[in-house]
Amino acid sequence: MKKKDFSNEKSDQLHLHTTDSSDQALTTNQGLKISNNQDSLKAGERGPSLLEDFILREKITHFDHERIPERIVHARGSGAHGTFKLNKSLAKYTKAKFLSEEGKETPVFVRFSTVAGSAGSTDLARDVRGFAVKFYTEEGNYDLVGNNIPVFFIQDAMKFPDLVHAVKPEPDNAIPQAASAHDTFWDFISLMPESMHMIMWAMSDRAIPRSYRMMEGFGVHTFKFINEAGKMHFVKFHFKPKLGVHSVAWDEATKISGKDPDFHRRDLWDAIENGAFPEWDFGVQIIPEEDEHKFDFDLLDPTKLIPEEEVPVELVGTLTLNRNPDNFFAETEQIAFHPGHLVPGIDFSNDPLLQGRLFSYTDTQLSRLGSPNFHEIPINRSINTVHNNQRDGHMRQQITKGKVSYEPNSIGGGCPFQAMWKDGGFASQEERIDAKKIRARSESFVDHYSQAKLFYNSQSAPEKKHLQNALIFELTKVTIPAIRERVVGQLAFIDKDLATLVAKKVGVEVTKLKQPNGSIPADADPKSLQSAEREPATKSSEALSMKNTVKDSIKSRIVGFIMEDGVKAGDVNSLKSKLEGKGAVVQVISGGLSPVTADDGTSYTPKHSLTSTSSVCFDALYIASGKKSADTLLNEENRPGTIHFLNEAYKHCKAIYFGDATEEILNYSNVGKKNHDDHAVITSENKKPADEFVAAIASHRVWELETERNNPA
Ligand code: HDE
Repeated sequence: MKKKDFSNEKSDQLHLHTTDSSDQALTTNQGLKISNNQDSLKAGERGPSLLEDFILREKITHFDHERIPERIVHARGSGAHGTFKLNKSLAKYTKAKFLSEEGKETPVFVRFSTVAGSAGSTDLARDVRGFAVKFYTEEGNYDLVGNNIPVFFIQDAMKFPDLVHAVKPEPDNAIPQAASAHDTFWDFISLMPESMHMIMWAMSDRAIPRSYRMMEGFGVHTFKFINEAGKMHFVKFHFKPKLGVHSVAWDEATKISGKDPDFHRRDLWDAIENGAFPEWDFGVQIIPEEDEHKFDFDLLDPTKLIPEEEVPVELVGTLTLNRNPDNFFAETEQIAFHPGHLVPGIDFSNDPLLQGRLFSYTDTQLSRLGSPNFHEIPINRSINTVHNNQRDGHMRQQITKGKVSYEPNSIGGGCPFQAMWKDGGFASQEERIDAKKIRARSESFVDHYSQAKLFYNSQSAPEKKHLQNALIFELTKVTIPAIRERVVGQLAFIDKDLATLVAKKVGVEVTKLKQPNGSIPADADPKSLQSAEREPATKSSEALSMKNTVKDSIKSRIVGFIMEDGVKAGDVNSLKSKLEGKGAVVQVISGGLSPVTADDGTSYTPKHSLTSTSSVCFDALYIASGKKSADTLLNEENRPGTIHFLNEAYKHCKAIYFGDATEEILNYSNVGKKNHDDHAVITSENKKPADEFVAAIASHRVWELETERNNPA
């Protein structure tokens, strides 16, 4: 028997709701053909408009109601369709069918987002990224609503509105948009020691990804797997990008925000359109129930991760995004995630942050999508049919038949009926709870700095530098000295040198940090002091540094070929075919958009002009061979653009290849002072320039040379 292909079924289901207007006449929403879509109905050509004009009124009314409230958080996002393929069965741990049958493919929709900004804000804000996956499984929708950072700012849902109010634009003047660098955010953080681990991540380059396709995804909370026999294991979820985890420089991020605020959205869209389908390995960390208390932190505390050295990540599946949405609003905007969308075999832990989320998501959909029937919007439908006795409400789509809308019933033969666990019915894991009702936090959560230390200690030297600079940038925007002081005091609990370095730059007196052990602020509360003395069981973890990520491919990297008339076609073509052969995307940049004519008459069409784009939109640059082309790139008109392009790419540690006869450009730019160990500046004198260029692009950036490459660009 042929296996059911749910991926096709889901897209068919969605396509039933798409419209193709080719060869079709304009109609009203009632299907009436419209003969004039230019003029309203008037009493005479120059007379007043008539109320009777139902066509105009329908059109304007619909327009007036086109916007829906944006998401309270994660308003800015981009999504795509794809599939999840299970490569290794987890049936031992979970009865979830999509995680049990090896080779099974499940359709998914994934939405990536920033958290703080409005729907129209820049993609390159320093922020956490949402990584939300809806699996359309045969047992119902399963949503894994995670982030690109494995921990969170707070330990209890009670603090979430405070956190979000603090980071959002300040309420009096609505400034700043999509930025944490302001008083209220740091005021809150300075008073919330539990946020320190997350702050280390948020100030690291993880918060300015090169691409959504180059980010990890984490379920963050500890969840539970339940197998067929009812046995429970704890689980943490991971997505690891096949292209590696890569970020841009902060200076670059701020410039991309102006040059192309849709940078991540465009990157995802273009990669999928070009067939460079983004892929992630899906992995799990499994913890037997009996090991719940074996760690030096509490598994229920969402400000902690489980170091991979303590519990390895087992890779069991592949997530691939392969289809762009047909309509942004209908799909990406209207998709409604919820950590409470579960399938049998997966359950929640008692993480108090997760528990609060279980209430929030349905509640927010009611106000955002406006009806309890939001599950009937095509992108939110499950691929198995819904049968229950819920009825009516705004915008009901389903037409249920018969008289029965209650259970138990005899008129409907008792249907729809309750399903047993063995027949796929969901049952919460039975758990003994013998406790007093209490509004308090577990003592096991009072450890705010040990994993912040672990993260900081695991960073490479350039990563540490970026993190320090991010803290300095953010805190210099804080106008109230006492807030800066308190934050630096918190940093002193993590790393004395870090605190001292930041203190100097943000106007905090270092002496204020000088306490008996040289780092603890005088006014620290006793619990924090106790917590500050704790060291993590694992001192350093390779998985936490992007230095150790995958760097073996140039797939989908954007390489700018800068050229003018007279360029050497032979060199251009051979490099272009080499790069494209390895999956990179070559884009021609010239002084203007007129076709460039090469030495042999070949014509190249520029995609960009030197002034319409900027080096920050590229991964690497090639100054195409040819004296005539090089001379034109240095003429009065082009020189500022050419040189700025190069100086900036150099500053951001990118690979640059100077083709034959382009030395003059190299010498004119700041690259001329190149350090001889700089293997990412390639000239025709290199032994195998094209191969070395490929290797340099694959290594992403020469962050270790950042100090030498620093220039005022
Ligand atoms: Fe969310 N979060 N969140 N969150 N969250 C929302 O739901 C909330 C938290 C996350 O692409 C909202 O539909 C509370 C952690 C993502 O559509 C809202 C708490 C993590 C997305 C909401 C948290 C997330 C959201 C806003 C603390 C990482 C975007 C609109 C108790 C594991 C999903 C919406 C998308 C969105 C509430 C904490 C991830 C208001 C109350 C921790 C990726 O319901």
